[in-house]
Amino acid sequence: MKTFHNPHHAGHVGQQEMFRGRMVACHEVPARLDFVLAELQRRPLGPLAPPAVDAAALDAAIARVHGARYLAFLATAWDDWVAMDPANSQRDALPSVWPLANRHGFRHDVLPHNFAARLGLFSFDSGSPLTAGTWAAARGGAACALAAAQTVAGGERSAFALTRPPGHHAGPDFLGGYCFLNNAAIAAQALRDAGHARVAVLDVDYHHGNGTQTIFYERADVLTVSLHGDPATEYPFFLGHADERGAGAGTGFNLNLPLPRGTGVQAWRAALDTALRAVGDFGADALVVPLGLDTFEGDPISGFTLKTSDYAAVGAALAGAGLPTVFTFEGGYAVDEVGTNAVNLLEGFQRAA
Ligand code: OKP
Ligand code: ZN
Repeated sequence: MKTFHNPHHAGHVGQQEMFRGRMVACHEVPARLDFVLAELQRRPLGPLAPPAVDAAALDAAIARVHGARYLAFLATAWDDWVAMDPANSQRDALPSVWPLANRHGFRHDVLPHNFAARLGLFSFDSGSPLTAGTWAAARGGAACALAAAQTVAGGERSAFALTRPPGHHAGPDFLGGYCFLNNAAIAAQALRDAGHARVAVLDVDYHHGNGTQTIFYERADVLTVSLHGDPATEYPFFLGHADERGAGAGTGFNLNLPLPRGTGVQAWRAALDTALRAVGDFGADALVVPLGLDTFEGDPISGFTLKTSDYAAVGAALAGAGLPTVFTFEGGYAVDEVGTNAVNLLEGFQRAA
């Protein structure tokens, strides 16, 4: 399979994230991608290249998924942050005030002039530092997702968008969970726009893909399925429960399979089989897999216990869906093992495909 890697990823480098009252080192670091790239060079699955997509086509593909007001915010966020105070050029932008939801009486329709307020309006946590290179990195990642979708729409069995920051927590008009642009959603929408009638998204990251769910929640043409740590105890906490089945025309087209912290490979694989049955019943003609490797037993922020030796069979099971498949790189914070685990899964897919 072709891999599109993001040459701008290392420009997005947070210093610290807020965690339980103190600032801690970021988990979502450039080395994550470098280790996957190095492993792909050791065990090639196909051509490795940066994405070559038309800039106007890229902007259009991003705008199919994200709102104009949010995108305008992101494009100038760093400059606006530094304009608040020149000393900010040495600091990450992190939000510290939020309007919560409309039901709390706060207004979302009026765009604040104050950048710190705008950052709160468009975010849902204080763990996602926005840095000087964030916009270029996020846009480069969307280009990887679009290129991967175009490759698969062009007839190839699979493609891999190897990028960071990740994307599956980013919604139509919000960032959070280390995510700014939803690469998996951009790929799924690009597949729809290229003529695939029914696209399924099967999210295997440890954390619920709340952004992707929200983007497609009222649509019947994109099925979203996610297996993840139960939000009763796990991030992102406020979405990802089993009773969220879609709304309006999209009723029945979202499936959440929350699993308790501590879940091992056997129960996780059973949930994957359930997810794959849903994809089959839906009659998908293309698949997007937000590929998080934070289900690994050694992951520092997650709670499942999959082993390095389990991932090849996961890839083979995904290949069993028999669908043209785009993978987008999401979580996985055990930096030394993330490359091996990712390539084990992708190689397992490729061998079985
Ligand atoms: C992003 B992806 C850790 C707190 C959790 C957010 C986790 C985002 C995970 N200090 N912070 O789904 O892997
Ligand atoms: Zn995750």
